[in-house]
Amino acid sequence: MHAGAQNLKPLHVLNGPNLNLLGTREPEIYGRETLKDIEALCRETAQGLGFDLAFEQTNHEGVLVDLIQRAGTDSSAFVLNAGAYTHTSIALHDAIKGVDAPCVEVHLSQPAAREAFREISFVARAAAGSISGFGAYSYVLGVQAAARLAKARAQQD
Ligand code: CA2
Repeated sequence: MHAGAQNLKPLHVLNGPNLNLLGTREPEIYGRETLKDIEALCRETAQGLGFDLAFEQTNHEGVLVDLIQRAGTDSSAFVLNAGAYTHTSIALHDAIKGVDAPCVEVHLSQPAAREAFREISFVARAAAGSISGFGAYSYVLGVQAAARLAKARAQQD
């Protein structure tokens, strides 16, 4: 295990609506990797940094709120791709604000360079930081950022 990660809670990676369809359509926007491929990438990245990882997907906004609340108690930091709820959900914003664990927002695509309705992110307003536009590699960067935040917090305690 790597120095600094011992005894830290796992990292959580949470995925919102339609991300279970990855790899089936719109590869020019979202890449060819399936969500299973992305889960494997996240596990490999977390393991290399000395963390266990929980990986979840739901199509339901309220379930995503529950998962964020659970990440607040059971993770040391979490990565969130809220899918289209990113641009609509004050409930997700409030859930992220309501937990102590830091949130790293990730997106496969670069929403700011797409339709105007993707310009607002309610998640970004509550997250510690955001990573977008690197396809599946956004998740690798997201897990690295979450691990860094978790270790920095542990050093403060
Ligand atoms: O780029 C991202 O990661 C997004 O969070 C993906 C969301 C989109 O609404 C956000 O603006 C940006 C959409 C995920 C839907 O993924 C699909 C994949 C294959 C087929 C259909 C949908």
